[in-house]
Amino acid sequence: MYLECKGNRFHLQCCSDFVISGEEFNALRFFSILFKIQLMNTRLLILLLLTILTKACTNQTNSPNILLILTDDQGYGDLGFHRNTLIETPELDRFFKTGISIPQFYVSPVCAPTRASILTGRYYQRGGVHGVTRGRERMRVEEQTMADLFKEAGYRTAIFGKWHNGGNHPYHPLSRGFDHFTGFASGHYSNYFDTTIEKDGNPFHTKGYLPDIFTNEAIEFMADKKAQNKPFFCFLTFQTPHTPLHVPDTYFEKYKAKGIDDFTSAIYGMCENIDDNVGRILTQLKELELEENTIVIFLTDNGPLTVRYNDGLKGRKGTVDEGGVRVPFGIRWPGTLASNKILKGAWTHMDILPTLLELTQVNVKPKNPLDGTSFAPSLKGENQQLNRTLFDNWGGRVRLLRDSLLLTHDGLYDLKNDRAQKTNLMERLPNIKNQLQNEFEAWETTLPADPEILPFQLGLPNNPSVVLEASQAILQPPFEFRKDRKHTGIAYHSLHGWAHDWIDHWTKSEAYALWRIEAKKEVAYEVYFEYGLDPKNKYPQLELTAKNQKLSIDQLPVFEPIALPDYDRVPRTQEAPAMQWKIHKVGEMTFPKGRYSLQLKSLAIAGEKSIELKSIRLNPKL
Ligand SMILES: [Ca+2]
Repeated sequence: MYLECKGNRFHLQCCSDFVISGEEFNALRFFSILFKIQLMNTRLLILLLLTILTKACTNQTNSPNILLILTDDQGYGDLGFHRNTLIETPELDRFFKTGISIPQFYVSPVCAPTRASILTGRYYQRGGVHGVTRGRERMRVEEQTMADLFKEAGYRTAIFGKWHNGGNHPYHPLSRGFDHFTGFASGHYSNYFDTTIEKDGNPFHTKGYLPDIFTNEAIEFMADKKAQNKPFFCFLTFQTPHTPLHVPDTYFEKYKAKGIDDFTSAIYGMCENIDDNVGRILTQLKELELEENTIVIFLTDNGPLTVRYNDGLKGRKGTVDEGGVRVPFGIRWPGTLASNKILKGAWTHMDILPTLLELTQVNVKPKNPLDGTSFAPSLKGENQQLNRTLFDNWGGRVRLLRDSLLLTHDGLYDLKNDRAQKTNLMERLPNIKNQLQNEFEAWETTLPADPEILPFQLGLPNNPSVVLEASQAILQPPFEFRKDRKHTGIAYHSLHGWAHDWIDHWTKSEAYALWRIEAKKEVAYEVYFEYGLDPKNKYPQLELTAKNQKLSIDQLPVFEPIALPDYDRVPRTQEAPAMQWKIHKVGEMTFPKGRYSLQLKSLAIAGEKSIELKSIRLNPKL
């Protein structure tokens, strides 16, 4: 009798060496022996099951939890720990001091790429992410996320806050390894107070300030998993201090009283609110007695939006200079990792996943090759020699970092002696520049040649509803974000057409909007418009076409969009305001299987312009 272990499965084998001769044959004895063997088998099986169960329980208890906190547009300098003498972030300062901080930690220049690289441990370009809106932020379904991996390892997974890697399934967080999602999937949100977000696929009406709500939800999740004795991966992604400049009075007035301008007062106020929420969640971890069994990481997703204190770093959000991509990073795991330590070397968002896989010792293997390197050995005090070049290419803004040498599209700098990038060494070190450029070109050949806009997917197995946001449309003629954008005959209401914007200024019947879709099978939906229509423009003739299918819409009720309460500390100049729209069923439509575009045309425009469109909603036809 022997035990065999194949992968995660145990096989119980029984081999009998009994040889019973004809002379010795005794039926009673034979059945007695058989009974004993069966009894032994049963006892062994029970013992084996108990061992497996005990091992499983031990694993659950011992696997460290993960709390990964990410903030949005909080720069390197928006922290007391980084010598900002005006901002007050005592909780984060304490967190950085009592844990391990990395002063040279890099992310990408903007939101969606950073999130994709954190989640996959890979260059975001490999996942098809190449922008922040119009579908360029969606991540290929072939990418495996950190949530996929920890879920496979038996963790309970949740994300609270902003997502920004695709709003519909299969790009939605609930399709990317997360058991729970409370937040918003888009890159921008119009209102941070008393608003409606999403909770596990359903509308969630909130009361209060969104970052407080995300923290409450995360705390509830962690307490729940503690009660269930399940390890968790909790991704808390604050959408602040990203605009709009919505912040409670107490946080704002405090910085105004210091003589700081309104914009920066709002930003600093939002950072202090984050600080309070981080303090709350860390206190909760302690009260739940999870402190020593939880790895906590804090970082931010890119540099500051505006020019403000940034600890002497050049550049801001959107640039590949140090100020655009170097961010605060701290990790804490009391009892296991050192306290009050600074880790040297250049580390990145892509390194977080391999580091966590090594620290937690989970028995899962990523299916895609990772670009990141685990810094777990360094965290544990070992010497790690890094021999790598880090690359980025954001809209033609190129960046390479090797050791302390930084090459960007406009300069070569030695960060060891010049972290502010003041001395351009390009002409003094032409060989190094050429060598780095060759490396860059070799790296680029490993990326997808022409990143495509990943289509909306219809007819998925669970047949979820699909929201075709106006901000995700491709406008024809193409949208130009400039002040006189109305000349094209169709445009977004606000300057950039970001994720909370809508189609407006639709004055020409030859101009139209399209959405790239892929229907996995023939599928029928009820079609709803989320829109506004001024009475003086009533009865435009609209037509939706999808391959050989058409839906005519010519009796839309008028509805003037209602402006929602304005909490802005500084009037918006580039972003769309929060509005209430009408949702109205315009008909039903069958989508043939295949890949094509859904087009919305305004064949006739009555009055000054056609409708203002916020979204087209497709609900499965029952
Ligand atoms: Ca951001």
